[in-house]
Amino acid sequence: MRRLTYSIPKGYVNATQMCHANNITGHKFRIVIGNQYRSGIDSIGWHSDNEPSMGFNPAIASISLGSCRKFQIKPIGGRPTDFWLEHGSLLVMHPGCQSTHLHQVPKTNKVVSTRINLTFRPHTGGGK
Ligand SMILES: O=C(O)CCC(=O)C(=O)O
Ligand SMILES: [Mn+2]
Repeated sequence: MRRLTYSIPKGYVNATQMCHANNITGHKFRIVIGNQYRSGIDSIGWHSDNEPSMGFNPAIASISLGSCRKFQIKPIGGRPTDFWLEHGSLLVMHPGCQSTHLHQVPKTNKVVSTRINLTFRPHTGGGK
């Protein structure tokens, strides 16, 4: 998986407005991270998004483009629930989710082509 991180340029709030992430979620996002899954071999394992730079209990909005992939989320020590993130879907992980749950996009043997995932996140650090 290839990962790129961009800050959302000042005056370019359209990046978030375009996907309606701010409007729909009511949360304020400062950065966007792009993940490219080139095929079913590309994946991301169980983790939570708990980087201190996002502050306490961040909300995270995730947009999927391209191939549909399975997204799994589970309470820590619990059983996973599966979601299928289709082209154009918006997934919101609300504040608190990262403290109690883990998530992943597993590998798949199915023939799938490229998927792009954009996650909009808060950021407490400097910048404009
Ligand atoms: O690709 C996805 O849907 C999830 C990506 C993710 O969890 C991450 O970048 O932290
Ligand atoms: Mn994540």
